[in-house]
Amino acid sequence: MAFYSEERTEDYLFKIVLIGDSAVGKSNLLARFARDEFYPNSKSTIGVEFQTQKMDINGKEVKAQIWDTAGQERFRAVTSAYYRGAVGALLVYDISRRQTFDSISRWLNELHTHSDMNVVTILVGNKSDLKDAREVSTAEGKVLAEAQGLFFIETSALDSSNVATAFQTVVREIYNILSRKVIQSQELKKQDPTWMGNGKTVVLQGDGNQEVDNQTKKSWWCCSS
Ligand SMILES: Nc1nc2c(ncn2[C@@H]2O[C@H](COP(=O)(O)OP(=O)(O)OP(=O)(O)O)[C@@H](O)[C@H]2O)c(=O)[nH]1
Ligand SMILES: [Mg+2]
Repeated sequence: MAFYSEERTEDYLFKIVLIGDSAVGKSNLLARFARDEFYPNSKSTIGVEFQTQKMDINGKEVKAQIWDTAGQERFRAVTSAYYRGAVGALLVYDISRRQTFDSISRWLNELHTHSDMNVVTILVGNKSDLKDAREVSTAEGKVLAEAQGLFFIETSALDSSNVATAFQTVVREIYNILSRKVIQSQELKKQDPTWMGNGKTVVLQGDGNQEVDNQTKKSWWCCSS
């Protein structure tokens, strides 16, 4: 597409957050996706970690900066900083522990309190390999996702199933939204060349209060004309 021709692909960096109760497998989903590793006895995450992963979306290279924190309140770092600038979220529960599914509405509330309502979110039922221990049916997951307007997928960090698809679904949707915004801004500029000053900015999500770091900023500001 023409509007990317002068851009370096590294300019597309999307912050994605992993959230959900402790031990649902957030860190292992990230380890599987980013490094193709799995830890059978992993410890609870303390504070915040993130990994940047290059991805191919519609033939374009974009980077997903994926943030992981503890599900347990006492190990979590400052919540607002964790969510700041996020444009995507994986909301994870464990299909073998109903309690973690019951917590989803609380996590959604927290996500919406600390970030924009339009954060692209996928509900992830992890540990699909634990077939005999299943407590939450696939249908229940789908119904909740539909009711809340979320994407839905079941994954297994243990056997790798659907892990890449879960992350790709979120990043692809963010990319599509961004592309549509860019096209809209170009249309507006054609109609009114004075629109938005020199027409250099496109905001993916409105959150004027955000202080973004330089890296993240690149993902919000694109498309020099
Ligand atoms: N069977 C199975 N076990 C998994 C899967 N994913 C993670 N686990 C196990 O579940 C436990 C918790 O995984 P973590 O990735 O540490 O969970 P977490 O959500 O990061 O937990 P906190 O950091 O405490 O919030 C570990 O023993 C993992 O080996 C999975 O897909 N299948
Ligand atoms: Mg963890």
